[in-house]
Amino acid sequence: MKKMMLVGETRSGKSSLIKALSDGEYIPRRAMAVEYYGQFINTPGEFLENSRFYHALITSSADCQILALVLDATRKSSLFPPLFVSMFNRKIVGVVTNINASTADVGRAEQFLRSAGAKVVVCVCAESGEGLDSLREMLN
Ligand SMILES: Nc1nc2c(ncn2[C@@H]2O[C@H](COP(=O)(O)OP(=O)(O)OP(=O)(O)O)[C@@H](O)[C@H]2O)c(=O)[nH]1
Ligand SMILES: [Mg+2]
Repeated sequence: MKKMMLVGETRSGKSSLIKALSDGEYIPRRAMAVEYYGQFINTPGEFLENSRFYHALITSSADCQILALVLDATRKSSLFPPLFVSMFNRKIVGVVTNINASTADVGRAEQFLRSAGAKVVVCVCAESGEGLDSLREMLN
């Protein structure tokens, strides 16, 4: 069983993803601090949005094997800087969430994650469960 830390903007779908992957048992809260739940480490969106918190992300990533960069497919911009992943010496997976929304542009989101340095990108919908199996495989 591997541990996964999730990093992404506010409302990018980190908590929904943990809830879906933990069979609905996780109760999402607006966490203002790093939160540990089973195999998951949830981080506040603010930690990505304000680079003065990057050190907290780097420190917390020591506790995980997989770092997930979470991006909502409907977002027209991304706060992941180019080669963001170079700060972390962890296995990286890019996760595009909310792929079933009417304004989703999965290709655009994937491009943002690739420019951040993610070599593997998976596309998921936390509501329908689409795409979650590939993440489950990584966690096992
Ligand atoms: N339809 C759909 N809605 C989603 C999906 N993922 C997240 N949402 C919705 O997007 C909103 C934000 O999701 P959260 O999981 O709370 O986002 P978060 O990244 O944990 O946000 P913070 O904790 O504020 O940083 C919620 O209203 C979710 O229901 C998805 O895959 N599909
Ligand atoms: Mg959350």
